Amino acid sequence: MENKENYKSGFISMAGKPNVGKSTLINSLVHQKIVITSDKPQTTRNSINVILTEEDAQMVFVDTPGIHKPLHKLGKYMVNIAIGALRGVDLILFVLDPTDGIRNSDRRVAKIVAESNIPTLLIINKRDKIKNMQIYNREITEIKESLPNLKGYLETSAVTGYNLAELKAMVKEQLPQGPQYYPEDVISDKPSRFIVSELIREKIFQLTREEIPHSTGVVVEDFKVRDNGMLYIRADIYIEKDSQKPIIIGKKGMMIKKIGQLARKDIEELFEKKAYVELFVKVRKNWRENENLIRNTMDFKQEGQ
Ligand SMILES: Nc1nc2c(ncn2[C@@H]2O[C@H](COP(=O)(O)OP(=O)(O)OP(=O)(O)O)[C@@H](O)[C@H]2O)c(=O)[nH]1
Ligand SMILES: [Mg+2]
Repeated sequence: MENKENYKSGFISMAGKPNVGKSTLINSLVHQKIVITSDKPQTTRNSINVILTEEDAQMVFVDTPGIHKPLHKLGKYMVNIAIGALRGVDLILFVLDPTDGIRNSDRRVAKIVAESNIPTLLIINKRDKIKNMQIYNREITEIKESLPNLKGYLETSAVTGYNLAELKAMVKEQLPQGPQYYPEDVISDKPSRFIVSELIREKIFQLTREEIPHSTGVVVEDFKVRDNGMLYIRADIYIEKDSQKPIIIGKKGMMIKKIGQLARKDIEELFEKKAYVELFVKVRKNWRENENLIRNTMDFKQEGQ
C-alpha cells in the first residue's frame, strides 16, 4: 500500500436485483471486460473486486450477485455474498433497471441498502431503453425517500456510456482520502483460474437456455503456461443431470466446441497469449445443493475460506 498526498481511494459495492446491469456498468467504467455478463438473471455468483487506478484516485468496484429469493443452496450463498459485500465499504451503487417496472424485488434491495448505513448513489441504468422517465417518478421518489444515506442520483446507460463519466466523478467525490490499495497494474483480486472459469461460464450463459445455464458450474482444473508460451487450460463443466449432457455437448459436439472457441478468444485477449482450452462435462447430481461442490465452482479453495 502506497500513501500519496491528496489521493482518494475506496471500495464501491454494487447492489441490485439480478440482471439490472451491475457487471456491465463495472466493465464500462473500467473500459475493459473483466466480469461476466449475460441477458439472463443470476449471472454473477461471487463478489469480485475490479480495480480502476487513476492519477488521483483508486476505485475498487465490488461486483456482486443479484439479490433475489434463493431457491437452492447456491442461491443462498450468492445472496449472502451480495449482502456481505455491502459491509464496510465506502460507497454503494444501488442499481435499478426500470425496463420492466420498479418492483417489490427492488424495494427489498432498497431495504437492505438502507439498513447498511453506507453512503449510497442511486443509479437508474438502461436509460437508453426508456423513452419516458416521468412514469417512474412515484416509485423512484419512494425509493429515494427510503434511503437515509442517499448521496446522489443518476440515470445511466452501461451500453451507450451515457452519464458514465459523471458517475465516475460522483463516485470519486464520495471517496475518502486514502492509500492506493492495489499496485496500478492489478485489475482484479481474483486468481486467473477464477477469471477463466467465469469466461467459460459466460459462454454457457450466452449460448444455452432454460435451466441449462443455471445448472452449470465451471471448475478450472489446470492452468499452465507451456514452454512454447501457450496457455493450457483444462476445465470441468458440472451439470446436474444426465439428460443435460447432450444439450451442453450439442449435435456432433458443436455446442461444447463453440463454448470452448468463444472462451478461448476472450482468454487470449485478456492474457495476451495463445491458449488451448480443453473442456470436460461432468454430471454432479444436484451440485447446487452440495456445499463442497459449490465451493469448488466458487474458487473458495484458493482464498482459504
Ligand atoms: N440496453 C441496455 N442494456 C443493458 C444496460 N446495462 C446492461 N444491459 C444488459 O442487461 C443484461 C444484464 O446485464 P448484467 O451486467 O449481466 O446484469 P447484472 O446486474 O450484473 O446481473 P446479475 O449478475 O445476474 O445480477 C445484459 O444483457 C446487458 O447487456 C444498459 O444500460 N442498456
Ligand atoms: Mg452480474
